[in-house]
Amino acid sequence: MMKRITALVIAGLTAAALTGCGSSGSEGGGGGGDDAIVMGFSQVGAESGWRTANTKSVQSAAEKSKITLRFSDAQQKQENQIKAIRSFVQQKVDIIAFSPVVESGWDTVLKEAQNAKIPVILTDRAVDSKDTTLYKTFLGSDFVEEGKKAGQWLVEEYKDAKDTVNIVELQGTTGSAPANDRKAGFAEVIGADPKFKIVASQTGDFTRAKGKEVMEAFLKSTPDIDVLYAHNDDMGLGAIEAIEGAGKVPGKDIKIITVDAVKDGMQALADGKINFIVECSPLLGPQLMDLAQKVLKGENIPARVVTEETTFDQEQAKAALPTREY
Ligand code: GYE
Repeated sequence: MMKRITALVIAGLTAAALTGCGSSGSEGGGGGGDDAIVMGFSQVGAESGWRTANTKSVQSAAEKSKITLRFSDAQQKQENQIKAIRSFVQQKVDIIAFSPVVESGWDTVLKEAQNAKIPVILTDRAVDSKDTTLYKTFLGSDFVEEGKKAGQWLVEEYKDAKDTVNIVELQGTTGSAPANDRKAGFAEVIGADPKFKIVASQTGDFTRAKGKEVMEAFLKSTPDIDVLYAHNDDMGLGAIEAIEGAGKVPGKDIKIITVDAVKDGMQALADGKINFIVECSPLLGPQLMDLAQKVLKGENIPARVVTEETTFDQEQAKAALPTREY
């Protein structure tokens, strides 16, 4: 019963946050007790398996830490995130955490939170604000490093090849930190050898549907694709459908590298349809709650907290799958 009431309160607040008219100013309401920390959290959306796992991690960690979470889903739109943050400021939450859909355009709203003395933590994705006092810390992966790991696998895989290697790239959401950085890291590594050619590169918005659609277009417009580099598993999985639809064998006719290592991606890797996955952990919830508690106690925290992650080939995926958490 209590859970249902909590869910209703959260649903109401989410709607208020999305419409930008939530101004009750009431604290608590989430079952964490009167002096419980209230965190406003603006999530990017529900575009991928990674995102779903990340949302679960944040929600369950908040519950465990007795932090009242006011959760708002921005449906991949920056304007919704800005409205949600403004609404959190009006509600006088104790702390705001958010995963910025794109890197630029945050200074004004972050300044508003700062003026209201509400600390902000960036989770998962970075902003490009020059003024780094606008947020307390950035918790998340090193996306440039992820792109480099993808490139390093490719260089090794084709080390004896003499011919040109034609690569198509499915980019993440345009302007997002993971899309910018995964592209840059990969390009830097493969750029050392002119035989690697990115023959087409376009956004698939981190979704399966868009990944499939764009890959279909690539297959029509671009002959002789050797390799697909997709900035996440979901786009890679959509692309696999397109490749099979075109009568080609994913993992063989076209080698596939993706990022994330969510269960569906790992299954496709174990099945031989993907060749290599760079891990990006979505399990940021516990660290986020810990950082929030420290900030509110006035403790010093590092300006950057980088997630630890690994990579998987097909054999490693088979071994890891049975115990994979997400
Ligand atoms: O890789 C992708 C998701 O920001 C790291 O966003 C995250 C990315 C993740 O949609 O699947």
